[in-house]
Amino acid sequence: MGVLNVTPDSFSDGGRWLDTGAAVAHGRAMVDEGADVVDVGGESTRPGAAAVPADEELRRVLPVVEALAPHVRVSIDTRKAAVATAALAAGATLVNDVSATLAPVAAAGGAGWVAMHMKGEPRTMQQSPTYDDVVAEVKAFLVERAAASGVDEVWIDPGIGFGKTLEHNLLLLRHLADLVATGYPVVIGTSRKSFLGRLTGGAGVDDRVEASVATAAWAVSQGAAMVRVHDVRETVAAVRRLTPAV
Ligand code: HH2
Repeated sequence: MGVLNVTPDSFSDGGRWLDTGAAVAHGRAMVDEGADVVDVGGESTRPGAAAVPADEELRRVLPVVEALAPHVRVSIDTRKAAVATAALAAGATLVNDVSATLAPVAAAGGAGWVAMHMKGEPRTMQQSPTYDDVVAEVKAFLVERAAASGVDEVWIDPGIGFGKTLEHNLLLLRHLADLVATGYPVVIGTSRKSFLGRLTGGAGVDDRVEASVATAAWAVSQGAAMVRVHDVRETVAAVRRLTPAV
């Protein structure tokens, strides 16, 4: 899954693809590099990000979804029912839902649904998140949401970096097999996230490509069914031989 943020403020690619033409060209380039899905988002959910009104989010994403949908599976990365509904009408077939609340929209639209775990909300989620057992709690949350969803195609995602400390992220990655064992296909998004900078000393997002690829390869080797990445070419080259499905 290639990341396409049509936003001014995403932590990694903010401002680069705000222009519709540039966004569509980048989406098609990711398809050429091997992406099976392009994940279009119009609102940053980075820690501390401000919310975006629905009409602005729609203005950003709809033309991009429409232009890419004939060429590749498009997912819509949103927390808003109105945005997800409009994106499905414009050709998206997967709702990538960091709030894990949009199952009714996906079900009504006959689309797939990625249910992600987030503790709190982006503005405050990194203010001392705590768990008794992060792996068990995230797993229980996701299985409960997935089972109650009424959606035929459900993916689960532990939400790396969403209300999690460095240690929480590492525990979730180390015990990924527990999530895979639920039987739901697992999505993992580590790409360029700040915990990788803390691990490697890579200060800028562009210094985190190797660690992003390494963690994507780890996730696939542990049974993840999809990895959400900015660096498609590098990731595909690394994971291609790790699973027959890639
Ligand atoms: N991470 C981000 C956004 N959406 N969706 C899923 N399923 N899993 C993730 O880990 C995930 C996600 C954050 O990354 P990015 O889109 O690059 O940044 P921003 O939220 O600043 O736009």
